[in-house]
Amino acid sequence: MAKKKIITARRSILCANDRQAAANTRLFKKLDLTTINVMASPGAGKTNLLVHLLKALSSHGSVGVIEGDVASSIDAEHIAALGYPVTQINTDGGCHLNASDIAAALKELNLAGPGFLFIENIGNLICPAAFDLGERVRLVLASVPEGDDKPRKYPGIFMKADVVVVNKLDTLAAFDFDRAAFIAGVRAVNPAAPILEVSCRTGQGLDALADWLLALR
Ligand SMILES: Nc1nc2c(ncn2[C@@H]2O[C@H](COP(=O)(O)OP(=O)(O)OP(=O)(O)O)[C@@H](O)[C@H]2O)c(=O)[nH]1
Ligand SMILES: [Mg+2]
Ligand SMILES: [Zn+2]
Repeated sequence: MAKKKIITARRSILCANDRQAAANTRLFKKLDLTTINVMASPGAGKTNLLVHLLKALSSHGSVGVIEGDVASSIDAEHIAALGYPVTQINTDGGCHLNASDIAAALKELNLAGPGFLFIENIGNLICPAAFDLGERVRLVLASVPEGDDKPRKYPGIFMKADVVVVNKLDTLAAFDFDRAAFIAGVRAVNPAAPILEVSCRTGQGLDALADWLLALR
């Protein structure tokens, strides 16, 4: 009985989130912002990737960032120092962003399109996948040092990805990362999402990712 109550409560939290996510989608459309929810484990290179993409896409329209972190404003300060609009959300221990966090941050950010809005989700391969933010693109970022087995161990997030990006290709020589095994792991749960390999260190593959995003507009 107690178990049933917990499940019901969780369902209604997700329903409320879905309603707010749908409202966010309408607002993103009205503002002409293509919104990308970047999800990855801590340290996979989300902020480094955003810096490259902001630079590549800023000549094609407006760009901005919503930074999610459990604590600190390190990433937001880094992005602001480069001159891009950014709003920080601190979840105070919370392990994912939800749609109402995004609605509040969007008001503060005051960004109008046409352009791109990036959301750096909390570093976590589990529950960010369960909370729709109203985004157009779910970008799941993995990296070579994390190992090629991540799609098999965290299938939920890879299943929902619209694009999978593998970062830190420059470190391949130092790790036992089997690229074919990684791709097979993604394909086991997600037959269609493009899988792009990049290095934020060398710049490899980043133009292809920027072109893929531009093609969505
Ligand atoms: N060698 C190498 N290091 C990288 C690459 N991309 C990022 N890094 C390093 O990885 C570390 C984490 O990068 P961040 O961009 O801060 O990662 P993040 O996912 O934003 O981390 P959190 O916000 O803390 O979850 C930093 O030391 C980066 O310099 C890459 O392509 N190659
Ligand atoms: Mg970061
Ligand atoms: Zn969570």
